[in-house]
Amino acid sequence: MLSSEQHQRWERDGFLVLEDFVPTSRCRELSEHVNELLATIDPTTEGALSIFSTTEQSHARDDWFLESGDKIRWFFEQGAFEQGQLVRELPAAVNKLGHAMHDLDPVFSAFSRTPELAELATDLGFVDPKLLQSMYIFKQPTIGGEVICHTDHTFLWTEPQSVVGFWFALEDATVDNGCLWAIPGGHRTPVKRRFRLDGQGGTTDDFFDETPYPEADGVPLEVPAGTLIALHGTLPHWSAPNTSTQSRHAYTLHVIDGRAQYLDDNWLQRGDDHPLRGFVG
Ligand SMILES: O=C(O)CCC(=O)C(=O)O
Repeated sequence: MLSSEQHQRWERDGFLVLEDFVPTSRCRELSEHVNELLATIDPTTEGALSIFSTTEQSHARDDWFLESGDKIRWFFEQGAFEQGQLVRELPAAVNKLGHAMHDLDPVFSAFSRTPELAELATDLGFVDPKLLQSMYIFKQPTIGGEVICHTDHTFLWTEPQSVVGFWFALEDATVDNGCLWAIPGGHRTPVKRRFRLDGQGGTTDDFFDETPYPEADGVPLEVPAGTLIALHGTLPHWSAPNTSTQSRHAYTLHVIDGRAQYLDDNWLQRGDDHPLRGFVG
């Protein structure tokens, strides 16, 4: 699927932008399906008022988050609350859905398991690809929170490193509505942090290097709806807050190689009744 020039760019930059990977009609179908899912959700469910914030990391203490690896759960924007009260309806308040939509929801499973994506994964070097994590990210108008600079290996650690992120723009992503940013070539920098379970019901960070990534070297990845951005697991990337009145919906799927060891103190764990599956079967 990939040309030798695209392979070279992947090796050099640690990311690849593939415009028109998905027809925009499929993007719209996925968004419509999410609206149907949201209509079935009761946000007052016990334990469910979990805010996803990469600056505060409050979610990292919530069982609602820590037990979501084999479920479909919703997480809120910080800006959807005033004095501790949820002040927006769910469709305008939700930060993301996660983290096993690709296995539990037939529409997301079909979107995630296309022959084109399987071929791309093989082209990027996967021998035994396993679909680990999925998220539907809303990046709500005016309150869509920042996702701070990170690498995906930090959160989804395998030995050896194997995770790749497949990030689908379901709407146009611009600097104004919080597109992704990445540091070209930054995947060659050793990963500075590992986020993991602390063995006491919470999470902790191991810092191998406390110096920040050089975000000034980052480039904005402004892309139209239907674009797929593949992100190497050690590539520093982030997204700024959405200060515009346009949402920026995206679907992201993280794939690891079944030949690598997935560590049992990674935050995302799945029950024995939810074994990891590949692109087929
Ligand atoms: O969509 C975003 O704003 C961030 C997504 C991201 O960092 C990821 O999928 O790893």
